[in-house]
Amino acid sequence: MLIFHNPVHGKHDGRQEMFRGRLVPCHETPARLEYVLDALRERGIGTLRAPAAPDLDLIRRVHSPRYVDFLQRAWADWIALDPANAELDILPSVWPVRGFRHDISPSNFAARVGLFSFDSGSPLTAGTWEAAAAGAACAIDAARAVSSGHGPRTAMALTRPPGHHAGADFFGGYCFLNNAALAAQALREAGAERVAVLDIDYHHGNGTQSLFYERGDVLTVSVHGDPTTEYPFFLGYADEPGQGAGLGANLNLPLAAGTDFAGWTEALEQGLAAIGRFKPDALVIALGVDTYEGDPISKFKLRSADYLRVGARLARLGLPAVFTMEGGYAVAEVGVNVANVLEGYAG
Ligand code: OKS
Ligand code: ZN
Repeated sequence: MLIFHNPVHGKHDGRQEMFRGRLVPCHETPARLEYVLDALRERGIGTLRAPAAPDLDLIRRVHSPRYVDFLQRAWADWIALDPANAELDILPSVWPVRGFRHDISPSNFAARVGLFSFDSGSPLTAGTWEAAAAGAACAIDAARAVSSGHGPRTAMALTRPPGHHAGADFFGGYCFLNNAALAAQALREAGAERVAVLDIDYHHGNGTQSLFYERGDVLTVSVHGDPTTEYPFFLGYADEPGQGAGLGANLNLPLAAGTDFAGWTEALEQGLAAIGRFKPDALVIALGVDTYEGDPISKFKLRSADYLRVGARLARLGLPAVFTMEGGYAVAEVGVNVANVLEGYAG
């Protein structure tokens, strides 16, 4: 397995996120990825590669060009407001909800941050664009590597910040560019006629779902904590089948908080059956290990050894596959759990 790792992921290093009226330390830290890299090196799993420069044109075919421009320039605009802002991160404070206009682009910086985001838990920092763009490059390169016909059948984009909450023109849930969606689009453009995205992070991949909701060429399947009680709350319910050409090409499998591996596996099998019926040419796996029993912000009960079985089960699909790295915040165990999925996958 080829593993494209993001050498500049550490440039995205948020100071604080908003939680219950307080600013608290970010869960999504650089250490998460370092634990994964350490575990892979220690166990000799995969071949590590750095990505090439990001394909900005492909990024602009998945995300709206005005959102990409915003991300690229946000830090400079923030500093232009006040040089002292260099010591602070950007967090949104105002959003256009129901009844507000969505067809305008205010020039006010705070308004623009709100226009392009959906929560106050995802600080945009000095290095966010650079880190996210290099992560996007990992996803695109991984997709192209498994598309070449003579290369590896499996590759991973080992990166942070994660991506599955980011939509065409918004960030949130610690995500800025949607790596799984970029991989799916890159697979399509490299010749796969149908691509399935399987999201097994604890949280619903709302960004990925929304990006492909009206497309029939990309099936999106997500197994996740029931959004009635779990983030992102406003999408990810069972009655979201897709729309237009995409009708029937989205499947949400929400599970109650507290679900253990047996219950989770039943949902996974339903998702895999749907993927089998779709007959994809390639697969993207949005891999979060926040389904782990020790995760500090999630409520499923998977154990470290279970991830070996998850990997082995996914490998049985026999498809060219790209893994992207999503959530997982039990920092020290993130490495073991991701390495277990990949080891189980390799067989
Ligand atoms: C709000 C909690 C925000 C949860 C973000 C979830 C990030 C994640 N304080 N997505 O997969 O892991
Ligand atoms: Zn998650």
